[in-house]
Amino acid sequence: MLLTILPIATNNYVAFTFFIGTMAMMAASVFFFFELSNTSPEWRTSILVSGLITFIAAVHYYYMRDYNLSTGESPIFFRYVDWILTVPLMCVEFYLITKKAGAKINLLWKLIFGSVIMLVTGYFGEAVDKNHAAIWGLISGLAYFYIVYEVWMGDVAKLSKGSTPAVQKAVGSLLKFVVIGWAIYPLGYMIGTADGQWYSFMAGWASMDIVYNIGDAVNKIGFGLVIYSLSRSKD
Ligand SMILES: *C/C=C(C)/C=C/C=C(C)/C=C/C1=C(C)CCCC1(C)C
Repeated sequence: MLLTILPIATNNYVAFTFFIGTMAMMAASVFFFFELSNTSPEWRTSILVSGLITFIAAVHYYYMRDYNLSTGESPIFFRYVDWILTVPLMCVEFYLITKKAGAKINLLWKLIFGSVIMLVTGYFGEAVDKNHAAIWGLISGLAYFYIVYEVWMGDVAKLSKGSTPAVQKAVGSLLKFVVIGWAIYPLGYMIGTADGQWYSFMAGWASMDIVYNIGDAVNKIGFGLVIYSLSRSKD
């Protein structure tokens, strides 16, 4: 059965954002895949990876929507399965951009390593050892800062300096996504795990799932579209 017929109550904003998320991820995937054939060869892999990221997310959102609607709970497990697949693919996107400035493959492994530590420790804090969510979140945050460091001041930044204006522009938007776009997630994490932690004042600020869903839309679809527009720019 392709569509489960569980109605979404008009005030159920969490389920609504899962539904909209599913549709948006599906539509974005179709868009990226169809645009492949009129994309110049040097950008084709990037657009393909953008489509893979939104496609993987579409499948997970389809499940998460169903899970949330039938249990009323946060689909923590599916969320992290999605991230453990799509975040390394985002690292591939970052690498493909920096490769145009001469990056070596070990940069990709560094970014993937940082993101796996970030996600595994985040999962522990949310699902396995909730009492110590603050400590797991801190370790996860350090891994996140390591990635930010690489992009802002480390290898990615250094390579970008000596490259063409187009590549510098691409690296500049990549930095914005990692610093601003990715920072949405620790915010959602703190809201969701606030009970009994030093940041307990954040409990009830918003729904963790809505914050995560906004983060995914910005970072998966938004970043994909930025790559797309860069692939069409003439300079
Ligand atoms: C498409 C999905 C993306 C880009 C997911 C990104 C997720 C993060 C940047 C998560 C970061 C976290 C922290 C920095 C600390 C708290 C735990 C996490 C895993 C939510």
